[in-house]
Amino acid sequence: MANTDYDVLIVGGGLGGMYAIHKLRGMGMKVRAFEAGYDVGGTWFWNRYPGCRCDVESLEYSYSFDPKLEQDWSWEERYGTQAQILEYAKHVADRFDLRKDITFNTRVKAAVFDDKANTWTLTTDQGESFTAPYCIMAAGNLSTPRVPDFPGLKNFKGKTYHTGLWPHEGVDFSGLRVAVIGTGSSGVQMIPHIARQAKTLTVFQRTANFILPAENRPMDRAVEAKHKSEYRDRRVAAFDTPFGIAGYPPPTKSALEATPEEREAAYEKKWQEGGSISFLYSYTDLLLNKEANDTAVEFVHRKIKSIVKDPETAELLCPKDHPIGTKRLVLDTDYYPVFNMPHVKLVNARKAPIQELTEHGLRTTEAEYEFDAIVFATGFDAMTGALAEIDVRTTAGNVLKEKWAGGPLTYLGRMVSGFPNMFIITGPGSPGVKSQMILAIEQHMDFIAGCLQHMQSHQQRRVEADAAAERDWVRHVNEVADSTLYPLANSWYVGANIPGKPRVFMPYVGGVHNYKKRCDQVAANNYEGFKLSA
Ligand code: N01
Repeated sequence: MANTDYDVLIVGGGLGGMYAIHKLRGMGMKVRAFEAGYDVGGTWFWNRYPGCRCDVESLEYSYSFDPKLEQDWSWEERYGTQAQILEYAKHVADRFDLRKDITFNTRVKAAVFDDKANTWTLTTDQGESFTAPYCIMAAGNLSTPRVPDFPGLKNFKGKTYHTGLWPHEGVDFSGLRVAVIGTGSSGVQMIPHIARQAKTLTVFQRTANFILPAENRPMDRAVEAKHKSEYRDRRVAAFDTPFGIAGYPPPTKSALEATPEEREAAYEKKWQEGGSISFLYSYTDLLLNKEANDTAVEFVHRKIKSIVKDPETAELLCPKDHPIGTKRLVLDTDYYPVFNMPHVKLVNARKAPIQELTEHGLRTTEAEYEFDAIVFATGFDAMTGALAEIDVRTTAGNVLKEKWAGGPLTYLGRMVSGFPNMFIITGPGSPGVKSQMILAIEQHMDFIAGCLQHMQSHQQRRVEADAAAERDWVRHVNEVADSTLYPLANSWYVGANIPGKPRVFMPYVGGVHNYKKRCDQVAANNYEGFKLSA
C-alpha cells in the first residue's frame, strides 16, 4: 500500500531538495524527500576527494532565503572547502529542522504518474511506495559518477576510487604508486594533494583543460563584513548578470579592439586576481568570437609554458582542441607546478588511449603501467544521468527515457510535456549548471512554489508543459548555444564524455538575467506555456 500522506514528493536531499522542503513547508504543504546518502548535502556529501572545493566564491555560494542565516554563517576561505560546505548544509538542516522530512539511505527507483488520479507514485529501493499529487526532481546534475567501461576493470588487484564516491574515512596514498585518470575540475583539484603523498603519480590526460589560478586565501574579515552588509542588494543584482554572480563589472570592449599590450595587461591582471568569471569578463566576445578567444588561449599557453619546466609536458598541458571557457573552466591551486616534481608523470591518453586494466595496473596502446591505486576522475553522466536511473513514466504510456532518447526536452528546464505535475530543479534547458547553483535552486523552486500557489487559488490540480512551448524553448536553447563558441567543445554540456549519449547542448547559456526575465514573464502571464487544469 502506498503512503498517501503527502502533497509533494521530492527526489534528492542535496541543496535543491533541502530548499524545496523548506519552501513548501512554509506554504503549509506536507512533503517527503528521499536521499541516497545518509545525510544532507548532495554533491558535497559524495565528493570528498582531497582538495575538493567550490569554484564559486564562498560569500556567493550560499542560500539567500534567510537574511539571518546569511549573517550568522562565516566562511573560512575565499572558496569553500567541501568539508565546510557540507558543514553549512548540515547547519541549515539543523537550523530549519529539515531532516525530519527526509528519508535517508533510500533511492527512488520508479516514478509513475496516474493520469486519472493526477498523482505520482514513487517506489524506493527499500520496497516502499509513496503517492502525492506532485513530484519534484532535485536529483542533481553531476550526481551519477561514471567509470569508463574499461575491459579488465575487475582484474585489477589494487584499490580503485572515483572522485564522486570518495570513502568517508579518507584515503592515505603515502608510499603508493598512484594513477589518476581524468583532468577535469575533480582531477585538477585532487592531483596536487595526491602528489604530496604518493611515491609516484601518473596522470592520464585525454584532453588538456584550461586551468586558471583560484588565488584562494583565508577569508578577509573586512571583505566578509562589507559583503554581508551589502547582501540584500548583491542577491538582487546577481539576477541581472549572466552567471548569477554580482560584483564583476561587465566588459565593454572586444578583445580585437584592444592592442596586444592592452590585452596582455588585462589578462595578466585577471590571472593575478584569480577566478574564472573575472577572466572571461576581460572582453565582450571571448565566448562569441574564435579570433577573440584565441588571444586568451595564447596567453594561457604562455603561462603554462612559463610554469612547467619540461617543454614536452608543458606542450601537452596546453589545451588546443577547444576555445577557452567552452568547457567548464577549472580553478587550481598548485596544479601546473606539480608536473615539475620528479615523481609525477603526465601521459597522453589521447595519443595512447587506455585499453584495459590489468592485474597490476593498466595498459595503453603504447605501454603497460603498474600501480597500487587507480583514481577515476572521469566525471559524471551529467544533467540527465540521475533521472535516467529512475523509471519515470505515466499510465498514459509516456516514458521519460524514450522521450529523452535523442536528448533532454524541457520547457524552461522546469517541466517535460507529457509528464504532468513533475517539476525539475536546475534541469537541462535551464542555466543551472552555468550559474551560481544555489541562486538557481532558489529561483527555480520559488517559481515552482508560485505555480503551485496559483493553482491552489484557482482550484487546479494538474499542470503540464505545453508541447509547442517546449519545442520553442528547446529551439531557443539551441539557437542561443549555436550563437556562441560553446558547442565547439566536447564537454559534458553536450554529453560527449558518455559514449553513445546523443550530442545535444543541454544547459541554457543565454544567461541568468535573460532566463529570470523570461520566467517572471511566464509567471505574470498566468504560467504561459503551461497547461493548467482542474
Ligand atoms: O569531470 P569532467 P569532473 N580515458 O567530466 C577524462 C563540477 N565540479 O568530475 O575531457 C581517459 O569534467 C575526461 O577526458 P575528456 C564542474 O562543473 C566542480 O572533473 O572527456 N580520460 C576528463 O578529463 C565540473 O565540470 C568542482 O577527453 C577519460 C575527465 O575524465 C564537473 O563537476 C569540482 C576517459 C572527466 O572530467 C565535472 O568535473 C569538481 C577515458 N576513457 C567538479 N573518460 C568545483 O566546484 C573520461 N576521461 C571546483
